[in-house]
Amino acid sequence: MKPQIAATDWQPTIAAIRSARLIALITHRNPDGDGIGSQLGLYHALKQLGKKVIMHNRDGVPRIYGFLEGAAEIGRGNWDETAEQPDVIISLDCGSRSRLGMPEAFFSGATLINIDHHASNSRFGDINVIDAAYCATGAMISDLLIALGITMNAAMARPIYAAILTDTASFRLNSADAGVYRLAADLVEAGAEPWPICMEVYESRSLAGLRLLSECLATLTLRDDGRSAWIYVTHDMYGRTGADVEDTEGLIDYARGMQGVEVAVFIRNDDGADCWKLSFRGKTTADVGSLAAGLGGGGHRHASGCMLRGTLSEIEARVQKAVSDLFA
Ligand SMILES: [Mn+2]
Repeated sequence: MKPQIAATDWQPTIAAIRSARLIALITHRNPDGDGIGSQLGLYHALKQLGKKVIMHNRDGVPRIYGFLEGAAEIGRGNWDETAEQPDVIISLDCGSRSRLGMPEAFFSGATLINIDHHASNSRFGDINVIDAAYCATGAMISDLLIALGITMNAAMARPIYAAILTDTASFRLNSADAGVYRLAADLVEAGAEPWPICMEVYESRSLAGLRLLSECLATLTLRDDGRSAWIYVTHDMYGRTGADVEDTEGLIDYARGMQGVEVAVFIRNDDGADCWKLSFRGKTTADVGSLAAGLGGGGHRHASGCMLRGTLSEIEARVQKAVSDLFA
């Protein structure tokens, strides 16, 4: 296999891995396919090296990634402060330390390695490998495995394939260049089966999830002369449909998918009535990464998000102004 980016300097990361006693792999809150896939791909590689490795996500693993080998090993919820303390922590696909959702005690005394492809990454690690030229953090893990001299097996290839599949929106984004397709081919040769993985990730919506989709689409409004599309999910919709936050994955793509829409905005209730998670998607020229950064969040040029507190009408007014400024 050829690396995606041969110039990436993995040596500080490799030195820390080689001397580590206990390595902890973590990713961001509300983890996605790239976070989970990177975590599991690296987990199987480090186990093969004979390393002692744990995984912990504050929010666990979304159901659609539960089929991946090792997913059940990922710890969830609050960190047990009496547990053995890792001496090396590897943060994957996470742009800021606070988004990991882990307590200070978890980090104490450990070397923190920050591997990510978000341009907005705050470089919070002791070792930072940050490169927005990668389509996914999973592609960075593939390069790290090459640098470590590890041969990709199926247990590593499947989660890394899932990471790249989901972060390139099924190889549809511009980030899916020829090198990414070559990597996908290598992963398939190593044992990642495209259709079974696709079925688990994209073809396993629950009835409750589809009912939530129906309610969510009913909230669609067009603003900015049809250039922005807005959709919502509120707590009462979960109550009526039986769906949960995991069922909101991908809903925003329906809003972006409309002809003439440049920016899609998805607003959903988070924990607490006055807490809102906002997601943004851009279609062509609009830079929603800067939009989210201006609202205290972050992300990529075409996909980003932030958290805001307040009443829904306050949030809407603030975000509407920021979105309209994109078109000014
Ligand atoms: Mn990612």
